[in-house]
This record gives sequence, structure tokens and C-alpha cells, in this order.
Amino acid sequence: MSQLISTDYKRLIVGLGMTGLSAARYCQSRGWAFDLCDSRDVPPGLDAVRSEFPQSAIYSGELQGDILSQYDELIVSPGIAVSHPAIAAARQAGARIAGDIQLFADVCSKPLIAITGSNGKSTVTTLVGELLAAAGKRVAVGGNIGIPALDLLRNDAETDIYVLELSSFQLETTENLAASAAVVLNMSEDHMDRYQGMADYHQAKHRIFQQCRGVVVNRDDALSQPLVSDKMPRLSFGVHKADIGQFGLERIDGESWIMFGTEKIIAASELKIKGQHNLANVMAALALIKLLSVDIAAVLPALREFAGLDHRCQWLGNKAGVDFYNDSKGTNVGSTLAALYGLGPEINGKIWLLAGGEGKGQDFSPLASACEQFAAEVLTFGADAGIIAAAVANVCPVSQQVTLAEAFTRACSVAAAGDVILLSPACASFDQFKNYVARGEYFAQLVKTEISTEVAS
Ligand code: UMA
Ligand code: ADP
Repeated sequence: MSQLISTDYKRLIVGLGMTGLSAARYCQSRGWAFDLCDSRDVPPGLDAVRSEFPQSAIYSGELQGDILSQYDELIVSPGIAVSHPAIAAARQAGARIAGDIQLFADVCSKPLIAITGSNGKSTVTTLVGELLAAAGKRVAVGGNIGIPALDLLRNDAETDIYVLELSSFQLETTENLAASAAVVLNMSEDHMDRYQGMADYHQAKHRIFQQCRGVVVNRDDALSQPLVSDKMPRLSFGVHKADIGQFGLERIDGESWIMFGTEKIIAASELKIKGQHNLANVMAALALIKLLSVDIAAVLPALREFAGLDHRCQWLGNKAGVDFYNDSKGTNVGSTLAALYGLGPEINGKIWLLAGGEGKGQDFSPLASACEQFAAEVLTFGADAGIIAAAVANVCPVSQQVTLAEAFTRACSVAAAGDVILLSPACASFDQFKNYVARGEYFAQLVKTEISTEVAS
């Protein structure tokens, strides 16, 4: 579409983060003129941006509707909501509102697997990439997981398949993705500080199905079901027995198996990643590649080797019978529930749950039932410590701390052999850490020090 437009077509790239810069480089590589803006008074790396794009005007500071409305197209970064009044004004004035994923979709001529959901996106995206590579495909993996989609296009000639993790923010600015296979893995509350409610968040996520050619459906989550034609190629997964031609779980001789209809695919015990939510992730990944006619048998060795990603229910070590788990990527209630239900039934003792940070406007009350069953105590910290404490105080002991280190010190002083100390914050980290990785690494360091203390004494 944008290739046919006239040379005086005016583009404005909104946001100077990774996405904005990748969009600027992409436009530059195509010889398209563009200007740049960022809502921060001093966007990061401003001088470097000026020298890399000397022909572009750069606006900084609060976005202004009268300026944005002068452009034919805004390429909006995911960190900025399209509901921003200045962007809404530009749309009203006739501007096309796009994002990097839409620019990618405009030119992508290779098969595309698109993955969204509230939890499990990075795990499934990485796994799909590894399985496709094991099947001999040249695969490019990016999107919300890290490498901006437009940067992947630089190696287009050497790429057979693209795999994109997509956030609801990226999907807000995507009109017609036309993925070969698309999935909403699951839906639970997240980013409620940006959306007006679940319906609004759901609507953003489901844009992933626009003009898609195949869908994967989570049978256990009604909110993941796409509104697409019955004729659309479709595979489903779920944690109960599968119908013919679908993925599911079955217990056979006391073992849990991933099945495709009545065909045994792989036993849970053969996998390195643990927990029912990870079995769901594996089934979703297998369904996505099967929709693209990849031979499942050929990828099973790679599936057995997949050890999962750091900061997702990652075992860090044991001291005096107490296990330590880092689930710093557990940034919403749904992921913390997966950790509690995944670990709780497997251990002899109880879980000391370290939770807190920025709650993003979530309702924490769904944690109560799992905490009642599995938590020895919930140790809260950070900006929303009080809100989380209030949500579980009626069902289990709670101790409210200021920092993660204080919560950890208390947990170490009271946990007994057989117990687990679990960091699964159910919150974003930005009140006290740069990001979830920094929080997880900090926690891992606390654990390392705690474990080494025993060795020294
Ligand atoms: N910002 C402003 N004003 C601006 C532009 C940005 O204040 O004009 C702020 C944003 O509010 C945000 C930060 O700057 O706090 C970065 O925003 P951005 O849109 O420039 O982000 P990028 O650097 O382009 O990174 C984005 C994704 N970030 C977000 O969606 C916030 C990255 O996902 C993604 O890896 C990257 O594009 C490449 O595709 C990160 C993320 O946190 C990991 N995603 C959220 C999540 O997973 O929950 C959605
Ligand atoms: P995302 O990219 O969607 O944030 P990740 O794979 O990075 O997903 O995992 C984020 C968090 O969600 C981790 O705490 C992880 O243990 C948990 N998680 C992973 N898969 C699922 C799932 N299918 N359902 C619920 N929680 C999950």
C-alpha cells in the first residue's frame, strides 16, 4: 500500500525507542522521508538520533495534536497508546495510524507465525523458532521478544519463516497481519493501566487474527477463541483428552502424555520444562508448526532439549532442603497462578511467595485460592505491596516489606526443609528495578549469597 503513495507523503515516527529507530532505519533504507518525535522532553540517545537522521525534523516533549495532524501517516511505537489525544486527533484529521508490525506485514512475503497471549508468548515463540530450525527451516524470530520485526527483514533473502511474538500494544496499530498461523495463547488480566477493561484488552489481542490463514485455539480458554470462519484451517490444544486431529493431554500408565488425537507424541517426563502451563505451551508450539505442515516427529529431539527461558519458574538452587525459584517474568496474576499451581502440588512443604512491584491496575483477588492451598506466607514488597497483601490476608499469613531483599531475608529465616522460596511478583518491576531481568538477576544474586553462606560456615 505505502509503496504507491506520492513522494510528498508525510510520515512521522512516534517514539524513539527500539521500535522507532528500527522504523526510521527501515524508512531510510527504502528512501522514504520521515520526521521523528518522542513524548519525553529528552528522549534517550537524542544526539545519536540527530546525527543518524540529519534530514528529519525531531520533536520532543508532550505530543501535540496540531503537529501530528499535519502528517499522512504516524508510525506509533508500542509504548504509546493510540488513544493518546494527539494521536486520536491525527486519526480524525485523516492520518493512517500504523506500527512497525503493520509495516512488516505490508511487505512480508514469507510464511509468518504470530503469537500473542497474556502469558507464555516468549516461551512459545522461542520454542517454535527452535523446532523450525530443527526441521531445517531458516527462521527469523523477533517482535516483542526483543528484535524489532523490521530489523528481521534485513535478512529476508535468507529467511524461510518468520516467527513474531506480538504484544497487545503492537497489535493496536496492526490492521491486516495476514499471518499463516496465529494464536492467542490465553487471556488473563494484564496492562489494565492502559486498557479500559478486559474487553478492550481482548479486542487488541484478537487483532492478531486479521486476515490470517490458519489459527491455533486454546480449548480451555474461551477468551482465546478467534472469531473466524469455520472453514479456516484450525488446530486446538487443551489440558484434557484430545479429540481426533487435536492436541491434548492424557494419563497413560500413570504418566502424562501429549497426544495428537489417539497418537502419543511425547511424555511429560521427557521434557525439561515443567508444569501444566508448559505442557500447554508445548502443544501450542506443535500445533503452530503442524499448521505449516512441519513433520512433528522430526522436531521431537529438539523439543526434548528445550530447557525454557531464564526468569520463568527457573530453579536456582537448594539450601538445607529449601528450593529457590526465580519467576521474575511472572508480571501478572495469571503467571503467578501458573507458578503456584505448577510447583504447589509437586513439593512436600509450602511456598513462601515473594510478590510485589507495580500492579498495573490488576485485580489480585484471584491469587487468594492458590495462596490458601499452597502458600506458607505471602511476602509483599514494592509499590503495590499493600494491595496484594489486602487481597490474600484473609486466606494466609502475610508480611509486608519494603524491598525484595527484606522479603527474601525474612523468607530465608522461616522456611523449612521441603519448602520453596518463590519470587513470582505478579507485577511489573519498574518501581524498584530497570526491568524484570534486573529484578531476576538481583534475586539470583541474593540466592547465591544465601547458599554460599552455608558453604562458608
Ligand atoms: N516512551 C515514551 N515516549 C515515547 C516513546 C516511548 O515515554 O514517545 C516510553 C514508553 O512508555 C516505554 C518506553 O519509553 O516506557 C519504551 O517504549 P517504546 O515503545 O519505545 O519501546 P521499544 O524500545 O520500542 O520496545 C518495544 C517493546 N516495548 C514496549 O512495548 C513498551 C519491547 O517489549 C519490544 O521488545 C521491542 O519494542 C521490540 O519489538 C518490551 C515490553 O516490555 C520487552 N513489552 C511489554 C510486555 O511484554 O509486557 C508489552
Ligand atoms: P510472556 O512473553 O507472555 O510474558 P513468558 O514465556 O515470558 O511469557 O512467561 C512469562 C510468565 O508466565 C512466567 O512467569 C512463566 O512461568 C508464565 N507462563 C508461561 N507460560 C504460561 C502459560 N501458558 N500460562 C500461564 N503462565 C505462563
